Amino acid sequence: MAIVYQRPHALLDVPTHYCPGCTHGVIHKLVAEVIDELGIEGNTVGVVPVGCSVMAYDYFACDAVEAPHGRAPAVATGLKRAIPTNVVFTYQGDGDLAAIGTAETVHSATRGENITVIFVNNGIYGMTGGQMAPTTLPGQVTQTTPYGRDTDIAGYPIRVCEMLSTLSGVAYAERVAVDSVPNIKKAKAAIKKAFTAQIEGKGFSIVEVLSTCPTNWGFTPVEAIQWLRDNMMPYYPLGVYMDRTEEGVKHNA
Ligand SMILES: Cc1ncc(C[n+]2csc(CCOP(=O)(O)OP(=O)(O)O)c2C)c(N)n1
Ligand code: SF4
Repeated sequence: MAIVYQRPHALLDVPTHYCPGCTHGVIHKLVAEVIDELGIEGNTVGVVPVGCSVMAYDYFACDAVEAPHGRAPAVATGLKRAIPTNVVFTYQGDGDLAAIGTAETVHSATRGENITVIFVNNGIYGMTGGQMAPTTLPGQVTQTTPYGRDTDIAGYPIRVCEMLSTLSGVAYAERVAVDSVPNIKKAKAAIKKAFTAQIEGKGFSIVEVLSTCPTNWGFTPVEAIQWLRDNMMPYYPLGVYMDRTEEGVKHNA
């Protein structure tokens, strides 16, 4: 019988530790499918964060390096500059990327580092039990905002793609979601475009993926998908925020 669908080779056949219904797993699958389709497993290095995806190095078949919380783009910068023929990507949550790692994110982007960032925005600190993140929505209840995020005290959520799109080093920035089959297909296309931009030496690329955390949001997986649509998508509109991939080579050609 012909095989019409199977686990991507770049995603190891091992159980993951993610909660039931967490969309980290979907995003892992998309990254692995893109690595397979581009034929780059042998020269790809992932940089994994501190957060729920801390053990992603055990799930991808490519090489991987563990970075301290928030430092993934700095580690990726070193890896890419040392061996520019490698394809280097980071995989980071919103606490990792947009709180403690803000400096590394902004400066690697403005330097035009030729790396790819997969940014998983679930609006909360998942691994540590559900505290407010920089991306937590106004009014959103978390462990540290039991009455909802009060913008008078905690300010407003950061829109990372919009912010980074102002920087000249950014070749490609797109926000996607993994809430439905059509959107999952678009997410995969965006991830492939980001990796391709790096292979072509275009500079910094980032794909922000709106993702669920049913456990800390306090919903079933199905309710969490609907909450993402009703609450995250209006504040974080999907779309391409920067695309300079048709322009000349910017860095590390
Ligand atoms: C330097 C440092 N500060 C804080 C922590 C604690 N810590 C571990 S994971 C995490 C937040 C993870 O949230 P996020 O990056 O959004 O990823 P998620 O778990 O939601 O996927 C924090 C604050 C740490 N491990 N190291
Ligand atoms: S705590 Fe949230 S983000 Fe972490 S694995 Fe569970 S559902 Fe996913």
